[in-house]
Amino acid sequence: MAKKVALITGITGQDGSYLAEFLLDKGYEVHGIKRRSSLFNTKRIDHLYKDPHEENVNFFLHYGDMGDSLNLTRLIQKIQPEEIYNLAAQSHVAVSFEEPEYTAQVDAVGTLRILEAVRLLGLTDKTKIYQASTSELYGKVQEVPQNENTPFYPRSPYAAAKIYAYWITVNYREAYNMFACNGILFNHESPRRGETFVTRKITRAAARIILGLDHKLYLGNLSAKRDWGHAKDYVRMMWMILQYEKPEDWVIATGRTTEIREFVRMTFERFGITIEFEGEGVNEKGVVKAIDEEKLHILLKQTNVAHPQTIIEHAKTLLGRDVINVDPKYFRPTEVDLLLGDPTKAKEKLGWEPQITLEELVNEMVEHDLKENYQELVLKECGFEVPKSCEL
Ligand code: NDP
Ligand code: GDR
Repeated sequence: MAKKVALITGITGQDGSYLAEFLLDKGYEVHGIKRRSSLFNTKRIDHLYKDPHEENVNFFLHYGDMGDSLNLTRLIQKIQPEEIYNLAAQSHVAVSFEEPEYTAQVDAVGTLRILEAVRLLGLTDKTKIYQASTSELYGKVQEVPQNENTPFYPRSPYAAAKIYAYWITVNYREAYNMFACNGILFNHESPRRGETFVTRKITRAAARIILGLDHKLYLGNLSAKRDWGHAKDYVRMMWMILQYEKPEDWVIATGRTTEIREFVRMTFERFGITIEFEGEGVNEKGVVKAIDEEKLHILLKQTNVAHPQTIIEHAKTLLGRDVINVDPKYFRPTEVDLLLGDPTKAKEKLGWEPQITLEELVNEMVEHDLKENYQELVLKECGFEVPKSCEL
């Protein structure tokens, strides 16, 4: 039987990398669009690469950009995909306030470019399209929990761009009978999450503070609540949406919401460190109240840290110190306070349920970030200088 062919935009991102793995496992031929960058930008998918001169290569990358219609149209014509997963986006909500026009070009008009290319190329009967819609569409709280019928109220240039993408996908489905679907995905995270999103920022910083590589973590709004799932569960659902008998729109969520403060506490607790929050507003601080040395020791051994006792001695110096501070530069001009999804439709019609709990997600991220940052500590101990990232 001929292999199914899929095209993923945003293949170098968190979701793109998991989706590529998932589709390759299912026997697909996977094509991905990557941007030209002055540095390597394929870290999340390098393990999937095979020398194109070898036999049975199922994984192909093409240069492209969501701002370039000609490029997208040429690639779709060449690849003739049965499924397109449109994941490429300027996906950072806070950055969208800094780059609103670019965000609209990529996230809103970029989606139109894909839909229109499929239409112009006469592929409407052949190619199914998945559009990466988002719980950010709900924005200002209208109704809790949020489902497929909850009204939208976008609260950022990102969400405003994504609402256009949502409706143009619905419109092309209705106008041209295309198999085009929106997955309204609530936040999903993993060890591959970008370092400037709040969960990864927290797990990474916690590891670095405990290893003695950083002193503090600065955050913005600690009271926001998010419905966090694991990216692996969510990419499976993207595929299921395109296998359903007809094109529809779907809410994908866990049905559990958690405050940023609580995510901080859960993360540090995994290291055996109890954090309590004190003070209010910009003066709020997260203070280390207790250390469970045995718990930290077990984690460090599991992660193959060579001298756990040295790290534990350093961790003990954190007692009574405030390791979390608020920096108003991370506040957003308009915020989304509460997201809690109702995935009943996905459960009932597609049989989808998330398999990875928030606790398991935190564990996986903590272990990953501990390992990754421990490497930096080892390099430093060997006398190598490791410059700090200026990105966070
Ligand atoms: P990431 O930010 O990790 O990945 C975004 C991808 O888009 C990267 O591959 C990036 O390339 C690419 N990209 C950005 N701009 C362009 C452009 N101009 N042309 C081509 N490619 C571009 O996002 P996620 O994987 O987390 O999310 C995937 C999609 O799902 C996004 O559309 C996001 O908005 C949406 N979404 C995400 C949710 C989440 O919680 N993760 C929830 C709901 C929706 P590069 O690697 O070069 O930067
Ligand atoms: P979000 O994710 O905006 O929900 O968008 P993010 O992790 O950036 O923020 C979640 C919440 O945490 C608060 N917050 C901070 N956020 C960041 N990034 N950095 C901080 O220091 C910080 N402190 C507090 C934020 O204010 C917010 O309330 C993500 C993206 O993946 C989108 O692409 C996707 O559409 C939505 O999830 C669903």
